[in-house]
Amino acid sequence: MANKKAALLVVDVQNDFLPGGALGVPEGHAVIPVLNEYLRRFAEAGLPIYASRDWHPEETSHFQEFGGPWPPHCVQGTSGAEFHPDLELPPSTVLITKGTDPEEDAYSAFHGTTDDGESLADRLQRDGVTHLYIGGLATDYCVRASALDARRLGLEVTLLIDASRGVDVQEGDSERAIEEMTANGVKLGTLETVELVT
Ligand code: VGL
Ligand code: ZN
Repeated sequence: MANKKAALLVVDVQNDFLPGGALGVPEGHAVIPVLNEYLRRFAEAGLPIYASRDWHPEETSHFQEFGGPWPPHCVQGTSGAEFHPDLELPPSTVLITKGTDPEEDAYSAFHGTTDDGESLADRLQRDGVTHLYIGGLATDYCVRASALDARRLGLEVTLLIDASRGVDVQEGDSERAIEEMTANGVKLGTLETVELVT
Protein backbone atom coordinates (compact mmCIF):
# COMPACT_ATOMS: atom_id res chain seq x y z
CA MET A 1 0.00 0.00 0.00
CA ALA A 2 1.23 3.47 -0.84
CA ASN A 3 1.95 6.25 1.63
CA LYS A 4 2.71 4.21 4.69
CA LYS A 5 4.45 6.12 7.42
CA ALA A 6 5.69 4.89 10.78
CA ALA A 7 6.09 6.90 13.98
CA LEU A 8 7.12 6.22 17.57
CA LEU A 9 5.00 7.01 20.65
CA VAL A 10 6.86 6.88 23.97
CA VAL A 11 4.32 6.69 26.79
CA ASP A 12 4.85 8.28 30.22
CA VAL A 13 8.51 7.48 30.97
CA GLN A 14 8.36 9.80 33.98
CA ASN A 15 10.18 9.59 37.32
CA ASP A 16 7.02 8.74 39.27
CA PHE A 17 6.47 5.62 37.14
CA LEU A 18 9.98 4.29 37.77
CA PRO A 19 11.00 2.24 40.81
CA GLY A 20 11.26 4.60 43.79
CA GLY A 21 8.65 6.93 42.30
CA ALA A 22 5.13 7.56 43.62
CA LEU A 23 3.70 4.85 41.34
CA GLY A 24 6.78 2.87 40.43
CA VAL A 25 6.41 0.22 37.74
CA PRO A 26 8.40 -2.93 38.59
CA GLU A 27 11.44 -3.14 36.27
CA GLY A 28 10.45 0.20 34.76
CA HIS A 29 14.09 1.16 34.27
CA ALA A 30 14.54 -1.71 31.81
CA VAL A 31 12.58 0.16 29.15
CA ILE A 32 14.94 3.14 29.01
CA PRO A 33 17.97 1.76 27.10
CA VAL A 34 15.62 -0.11 24.75
CA LEU A 35 13.55 3.01 24.08
CA ASN A 36 16.77 4.95 23.49
CA GLU A 37 17.67 2.48 20.73
CA TYR A 38 14.21 2.84 19.15
CA LEU A 39 14.52 6.63 19.46
CA ARG A 40 17.84 6.51 17.57
CA ARG A 41 16.36 4.35 14.82
CA PHE A 42 13.25 6.49 14.31
CA ALA A 43 15.28 9.72 14.41
CA GLU A 44 17.83 8.35 11.90
CA ALA A 45 15.00 7.31 9.59
CA GLY A 46 13.55 10.83 9.83
CA LEU A 47 10.29 9.49 11.30
CA PRO A 48 8.12 11.42 13.79
CA ILE A 49 8.51 10.85 17.53
CA TYR A 50 5.85 11.65 20.12
CA ALA A 51 6.25 11.45 23.90
CA SER A 52 3.28 11.55 26.23
CA ARG A 53 3.36 12.69 29.83
CA ASP A 54 0.86 12.22 32.64
CA TRP A 55 0.36 15.76 33.97
CA HIS A 56 -2.16 15.97 36.80
CA PRO A 57 -3.37 18.85 38.93
CA GLU A 58 -2.90 18.47 42.71
CA GLU A 59 -6.59 17.75 43.13
CA THR A 60 -8.07 15.22 40.75
CA SER A 61 -10.60 12.40 40.96
CA HIS A 62 -7.73 10.23 39.64
CA PHE A 63 -6.09 10.31 43.12
CA GLN A 64 -7.17 8.18 46.11
CA GLU A 65 -7.70 11.15 48.44
CA PHE A 66 -10.38 12.42 46.01
CA GLY A 67 -12.03 9.05 45.44
CA GLY A 68 -9.80 7.72 42.67
CA PRO A 69 -7.64 4.60 42.29
CA TRP A 70 -4.09 5.99 42.58
CA PRO A 71 -1.72 7.66 45.03
CA PRO A 72 -0.73 11.14 43.88
CA HIS A 73 1.71 11.00 40.96
CA CYS A 74 2.94 13.14 38.06
CA VAL A 75 1.66 16.36 39.59
CA GLN A 76 2.28 19.25 37.20
CA GLY A 77 5.65 20.91 37.74
CA THR A 78 7.04 18.36 40.24
CA SER A 79 10.23 16.34 39.72
CA GLY A 80 8.13 13.16 39.70
CA ALA A 81 6.41 14.40 36.57
CA GLU A 82 9.69 14.99 34.69
CA PHE A 83 10.78 12.52 32.04
CA HIS A 84 13.50 10.23 33.37
CA PRO A 85 16.84 11.99 32.74
CA ASP A 86 18.31 8.94 30.94
CA LEU A 87 15.58 8.97 28.30
CA GLU A 88 17.16 10.45 25.15
CA LEU A 89 14.30 12.28 23.47
CA PRO A 90 15.52 14.15 20.39
CA PRO A 91 14.72 17.89 20.17
CA SER A 92 12.17 17.20 17.43
CA THR A 93 10.01 15.12 19.82
CA VAL A 94 6.38 16.24 19.94
CA LEU A 95 5.23 16.48 23.55
CA ILE A 96 1.74 15.19 24.36
CA THR A 97 0.29 16.29 27.70
CA LYS A 98 -2.66 14.45 29.28
CA GLY A 99 -4.46 14.07 32.61
CA THR A 100 -4.84 17.81 33.21
CA ASP A 101 -8.64 17.58 33.57
CA PRO A 102 -9.39 17.09 37.32
CA GLU A 103 -12.33 14.83 36.45
CA GLU A 104 -10.65 12.49 33.99
CA ASP A 105 -8.20 9.58 34.36
CA ALA A 106 -6.98 10.19 30.81
CA TYR A 107 -4.93 7.00 30.51
CA SER A 108 -4.72 7.24 26.73
CA ALA A 109 -2.25 9.57 25.03
CA PHE A 110 -5.17 10.24 22.67
CA HIS A 111 -6.78 12.21 25.51
CA GLY A 112 -3.78 14.52 25.38
CA THR A 113 -2.75 17.52 23.30
CA THR A 114 0.39 19.07 21.86
CA ASP A 115 1.75 22.36 23.20
CA ASP A 116 -0.40 24.04 20.53
CA GLY A 117 -3.53 22.37 21.89
CA GLU A 118 -3.91 20.01 18.94
CA SER A 119 -5.19 16.49 19.69
CA LEU A 120 -2.78 13.60 19.11
CA ALA A 121 -5.20 12.14 16.53
CA ASP A 122 -5.22 15.38 14.51
CA ARG A 123 -1.46 15.74 14.78
CA LEU A 124 -0.85 12.16 13.56
CA GLN A 125 -3.17 12.71 10.64
CA ARG A 126 -1.44 15.98 9.73
CA ASP A 127 1.94 14.22 9.96
CA GLY A 128 0.65 11.47 7.66
CA VAL A 129 1.30 8.70 10.19
CA THR A 130 -0.32 5.33 9.38
CA HIS A 131 1.58 2.99 11.72
CA LEU A 132 2.24 3.76 15.35
CA TYR A 133 4.92 1.92 17.33
CA ILE A 134 4.22 2.21 21.06
CA GLY A 135 6.40 1.60 24.11
CA GLY A 136 6.69 2.91 27.66
CA LEU A 137 4.79 2.74 30.94
CA ALA A 138 2.54 1.21 31.95
CA THR A 139 1.59 -1.72 29.70
CA ASP A 140 -1.71 -2.34 31.53
CA TYR A 141 -2.84 1.32 31.70
CA CYS A 142 -1.59 4.10 29.47
CA VAL A 143 0.15 1.92 26.88
CA ARG A 144 -2.94 -0.31 26.63
CA ALA A 145 -5.39 2.59 26.36
CA SER A 146 -3.24 4.39 23.78
CA ALA A 147 -2.80 1.28 21.61
CA LEU A 148 -6.53 0.50 21.66
CA ASP A 149 -7.44 4.11 20.77
CA ALA A 150 -4.92 4.06 17.92
CA ARG A 151 -6.56 0.90 16.55
CA ARG A 152 -10.03 2.54 16.84
CA LEU A 153 -8.68 5.37 14.71
CA GLY A 154 -7.66 2.84 12.08
CA LEU A 155 -3.92 3.03 12.58
CA GLU A 156 -1.62 0.06 12.32
CA VAL A 157 -0.16 -0.48 15.77
CA THR A 158 2.89 -2.35 17.02
CA LEU A 159 3.42 -2.75 20.76
CA LEU A 160 7.14 -2.73 21.52
CA ILE A 161 7.09 -5.41 24.18
CA ASP A 162 10.77 -5.09 25.05
CA ALA A 163 10.21 -1.37 25.71
CA SER A 164 7.09 -1.70 27.91
CA ARG A 165 6.42 -2.76 31.50
CA GLY A 166 3.21 -2.93 33.53
CA VAL A 167 2.03 -2.04 37.04
CA ASP A 168 0.27 -5.41 37.57
CA VAL A 169 -1.93 -4.29 40.46
CA GLN A 170 -3.52 -7.72 39.97
CA GLU A 171 -1.14 -10.45 38.89
CA GLY A 172 -1.44 -11.02 35.14
CA ASP A 173 -2.88 -7.58 34.29
CA SER A 174 -0.15 -6.86 31.74
CA GLU A 175 -0.50 -10.28 30.13
CA ARG A 176 -4.25 -9.78 29.85
CA ALA A 177 -3.72 -6.28 28.44
CA ILE A 178 -1.37 -7.70 25.78
CA GLU A 179 -3.97 -10.35 24.87
CA GLU A 180 -6.66 -7.67 24.58
CA MET A 181 -4.42 -5.54 22.40
CA THR A 182 -3.50 -8.38 20.06
CA ALA A 183 -7.19 -9.40 19.86
CA ASN A 184 -7.78 -5.86 18.60
CA GLY A 185 -5.17 -6.12 15.87
CA VAL A 186 -2.10 -4.80 17.69
CA LYS A 187 1.10 -6.50 16.51
CA LEU A 188 3.98 -7.27 18.88
CA GLY A 189 7.50 -6.14 18.10
CA THR A 190 10.99 -6.14 19.56
CA LEU A 191 14.31 -4.55 18.56
CA GLU A 192 15.07 -7.82 16.75
CA THR A 193 11.86 -7.98 14.72
CA VAL A 194 10.89 -4.37 13.96
CA GLU A 195 11.77 -3.20 10.48
CA LEU A 196 11.05 0.38 9.61
CA VAL A 197 9.82 0.90 6.11
CA THR A 198 10.65 4.43 5.07
C1 VGL B 1 -0.72 5.56 34.38
C2 VGL B 1 -1.78 4.87 36.29
C3 VGL B 1 -2.17 6.16 36.56
C4 VGL B 1 0.13 5.21 33.19
C5 VGL B 1 -1.12 6.85 34.62
O1 VGL B 1 0.86 6.09 32.68
O2 VGL B 1 0.09 4.04 32.77
N1 VGL B 1 -1.06 4.58 35.20
N2 VGL B 1 -1.84 7.14 35.71
ZN1 ZN C 1 -2.08 9.24 36.15
